[in-house]
Amino acid sequence: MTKVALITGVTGQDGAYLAEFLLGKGYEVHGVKRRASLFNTERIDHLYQDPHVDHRRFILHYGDLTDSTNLIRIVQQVRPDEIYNLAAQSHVQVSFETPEYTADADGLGTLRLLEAIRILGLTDKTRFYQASTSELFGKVLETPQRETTPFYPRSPYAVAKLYAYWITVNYREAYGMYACNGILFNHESKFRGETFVTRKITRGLARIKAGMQDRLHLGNLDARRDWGHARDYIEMQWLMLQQPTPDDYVIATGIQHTVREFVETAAEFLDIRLEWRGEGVGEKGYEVGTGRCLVEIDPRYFRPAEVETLLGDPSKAREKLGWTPSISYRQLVEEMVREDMKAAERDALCRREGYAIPDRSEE
Ligand code: NDP
Ligand code: GDR
Repeated sequence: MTKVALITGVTGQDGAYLAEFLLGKGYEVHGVKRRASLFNTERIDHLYQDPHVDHRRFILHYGDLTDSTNLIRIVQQVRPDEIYNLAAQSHVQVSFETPEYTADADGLGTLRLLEAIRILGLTDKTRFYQASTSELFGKVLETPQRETTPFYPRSPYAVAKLYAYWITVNYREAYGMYACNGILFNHESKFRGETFVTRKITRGLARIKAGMQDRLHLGNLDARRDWGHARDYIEMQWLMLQQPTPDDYVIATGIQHTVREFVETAAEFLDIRLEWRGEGVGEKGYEVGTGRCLVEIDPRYFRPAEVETLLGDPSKAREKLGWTPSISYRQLVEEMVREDMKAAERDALCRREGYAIPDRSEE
């Protein structure tokens, strides 16, 4: 029997990788996408199947986590074996600007999906994956962070995800549902949104190298993160739903770098050597040899409450799921730089040929 999966957030970074992975495993994959005024399926266009042909295995539905009528209808229609709830307003800084919406989509949205499973009598059939996050640890109370480390969320995003975490545990305990939390640490790729710090750095430095941009503005260079590759992490999401019993797992590499180090590694792959001068908000990164200022600290990118350091302990996932990440930090940065350099060179060529390339260097 072909297994059927439903992915919310299928147009996002993880959704795109997971859809491709599950299709490769023979699944019929359904995805929920939001209505937008422009096409928003760039990350999954390579998987697209014409809705007019029979026997499609990749099917998209319009939907939104803030609308339970629509979620119930989709779950009823698809009757999935597995639901991966990846949809979220996932930007921590933006959650300070849209806290109520973030709580609605990221917190209550999870409840709406769990209730849809229950209302439709699918509690014994449908397995549920919740995209939980290392942001739950926020102001860390133990290092490295593991499944038993107490939570201390530091943003409206993290507080909303805390609700989603516990409602998932609650439905597992109350109704015997197969429901899991993957507590994933930061994971990146060429599909990463342009306003997350890693992509902002690889894209910004590549555009500087291609002459498309002068300078990169960043916030807290001292923040420390445990960065892995999204392709490794989505395999874990699937593995969690294939076990005899449901459980919650930390997924991380166990290695930490600062934002400053990420800038330096990306610069190294572009053959740029940086020298830092100053400290904190005044700090700037100059290119050795030319003396050009390439990186500048801008207070607008500092958060009202910062998560200074995150480092995960993935021992449980390694022991119980047999998982170890296969892509190293340096391979990750190299791949992101390479892809962004290709895009920057293409834009530079178009601009030289007289095409108007918008100057959307950063947000
Ligand atoms: P992205 O921001 O790339 O993707 C988020 C997805 O959710 C997009 O498809 C987006 O649609 C969709 N979405 C947003 N709001 C709604 C809504 N109200 N209704 C329906 N869909 C919505 O995130 P990632 O792929 O990086 O992350 C996937 C999940 O994992 C998220 O829940 C995130 O919070 C969580 N997470 C991510 C980590 C990471 O490092 N990447 C680490 C830990 C957890 P659209 O394309 O239209 O914007
Ligand atoms: P994060 O990722 O908040 O960890 O959430 P992000 O890349 O946005 O920030 C990481 C760290 O870098 C610092 N920083 C900057 N961040 C951004 N975005 N832009 C900047 O210019 C900048 N300068 C410094 C931040 O202050 C922060 O400390 C991501 C998201 O994917 C969440 O959805 C997910 O849950 C967590 O990772 C795990």
